[in-house]
Amino acid sequence: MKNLMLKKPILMAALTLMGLSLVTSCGQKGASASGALGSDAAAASYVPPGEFDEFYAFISGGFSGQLSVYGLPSGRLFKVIPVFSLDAEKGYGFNEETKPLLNTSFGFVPWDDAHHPELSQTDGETDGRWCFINGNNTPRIARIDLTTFETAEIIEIPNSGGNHSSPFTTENTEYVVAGTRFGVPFPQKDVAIDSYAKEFKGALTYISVDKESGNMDVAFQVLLPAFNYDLAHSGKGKSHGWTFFTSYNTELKNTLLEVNASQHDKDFIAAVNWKKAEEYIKQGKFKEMPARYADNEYDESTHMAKSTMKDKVKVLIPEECPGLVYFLPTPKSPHGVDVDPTGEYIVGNGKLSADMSVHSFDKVLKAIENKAFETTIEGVPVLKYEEILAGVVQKPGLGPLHTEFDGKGNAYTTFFISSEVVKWKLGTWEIVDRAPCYYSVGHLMIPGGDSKKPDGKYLVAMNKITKDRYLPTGPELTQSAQLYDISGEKMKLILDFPTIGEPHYAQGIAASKIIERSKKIYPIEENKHPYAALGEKQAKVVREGNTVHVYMTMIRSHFAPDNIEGVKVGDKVYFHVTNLEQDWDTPHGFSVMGARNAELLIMPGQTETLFWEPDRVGVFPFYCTDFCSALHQEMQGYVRVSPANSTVPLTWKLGDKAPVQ
Ligand code: RUQ
Ligand code: CUA
Repeated sequence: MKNLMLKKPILMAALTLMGLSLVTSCGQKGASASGALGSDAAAASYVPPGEFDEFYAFISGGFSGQLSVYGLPSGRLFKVIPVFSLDAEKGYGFNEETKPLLNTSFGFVPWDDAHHPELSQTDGETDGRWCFINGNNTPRIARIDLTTFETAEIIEIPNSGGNHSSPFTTENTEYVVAGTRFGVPFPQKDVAIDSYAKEFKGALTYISVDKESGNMDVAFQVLLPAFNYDLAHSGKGKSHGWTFFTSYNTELKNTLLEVNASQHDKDFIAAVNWKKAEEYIKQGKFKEMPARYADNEYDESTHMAKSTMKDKVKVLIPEECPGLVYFLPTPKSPHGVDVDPTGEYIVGNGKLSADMSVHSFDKVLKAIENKAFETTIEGVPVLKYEEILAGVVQKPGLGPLHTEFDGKGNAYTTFFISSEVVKWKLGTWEIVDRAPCYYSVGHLMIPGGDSKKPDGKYLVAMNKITKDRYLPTGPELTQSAQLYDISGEKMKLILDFPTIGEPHYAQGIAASKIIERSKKIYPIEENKHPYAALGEKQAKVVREGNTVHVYMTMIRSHFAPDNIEGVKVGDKVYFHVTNLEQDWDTPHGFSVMGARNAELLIMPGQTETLFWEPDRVGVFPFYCTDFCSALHQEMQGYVRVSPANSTVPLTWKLGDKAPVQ
């Protein structure tokens, strides 16, 4: 509900026009909604204590800005990976090392709205290397390294507003894409909002991904009319080399969109031939335009992120690049666009449409060859709807949003308004099953369900509203996911579990593809952090004017040094803390009294830095925040702060090895 800005009265009007009656999402409460699930359902999702789940699920945190990691089928939460938002638990965005990850052309932006996790693929199959996720509000894409489950890079997307149709990958992760949801002046300038249709544009951005390092870069942008590009998926198999972006607001309106952007019977799916784009780039047929955007990368050897500002982008203009983009008419205000595992069927989920149209990729190619064009818009041919249609799923439900596939010839579509998942057959378009959701389902996910090889065993529906499903928690209720067993003919609901923030999309992958590569420690000998102390002998405190660098180590169960004197009011103190442990699962934490900051949570072999500005004299304790051994409580120390004009010498010590100076 929060995501999809559909106002019910408008939808109701639209649907009445279509001769349909409205079943409200929360009026769905049927018999099975209230009762407990049968014990066979509980057994189906039960993973005994000490045993592993079969799949990882990466679920977007929506307005939490983060990415959470669950096990399937148990629904157990393993980790919340901080991506776009500060996370005090892990010190993310608070420590000096990760701050640069959140840098943008607008400065430090400590939050975003994260919608679509997308796993990297090789040959159209998930490969377990990276998970990408989009930042919607201040357009960005993040790359999470799945050996460490940490954010490794965040790149800003220039000339965009609302990076929603993102970051869907191509078959070999050649690119992840970013289509702008909001039209914006291109480049940004001071113009009347009413000049929307003329002055505003919609950019589709291709971000290249380095095969080895994963390093992202803006490869090129395609400049299109200022439709609202909503979602995307790339082709696979026969349609490899293409990406499909849905659009709404082909009316090019800039006010009261709930009415004004619902005028056309059909909007478009923009089909971009990115292989052709590569040719045009090679031939130099692009315009280089100024743009300001940040590319922030975390370096695992220095344990530190660096932000680089970039200032140019290559832009392709369809009028000058024939064959680059085609519009596929699609009823009506389509939200999701999904490509089946063979790459032949392109499913447009027209949220205001009574039926669901499926396009045929073969027919798209034929229509292009035969020039079966309805018209041309700003250099983009509009293909004839009848010529590209593969089939229509008749009256499947109300408000279709997203579709995934099981690899056995079936498609599963979510319906927001009628609050259900509907299973239908590719090719015959008949509906074979439907299952209610509690309530108002948005995305759905089948592990590998948008790849060439889905694991068609489970389906996760992600719901916007939970109402009466959980214990109440005041006005704000949890969002949730529901797990269905889809191994048989009929879908079976086997588990409800709450989610962190609003779940949008998710990705699932066999645990076996990730477990082996998962990192346990950072080898201390590879630590290239400029302020690391790689052993207690290297622990020291250095004054440079009024800046004080503390090179500190931690190991069960003490800090070195643990007594520091000679710090003065007004100093800028940096605690560079290195965890000397080399065992799995032995982090230590660090915090100091009065720090206007979060703790540090430091993994074995890692160095992190906490900034502290003491504002009063006294002796202040610091301690380890993570219960690390039987003597964890003893893992503590003091820093003495003297007046600004004090002559107390700078000293530090640990036990009898004092003073270490
Ligand atoms: S959206 S509930 Cu942000 Cu992907 Cu469709
Ligand atoms: Cu180290 Cu607790």
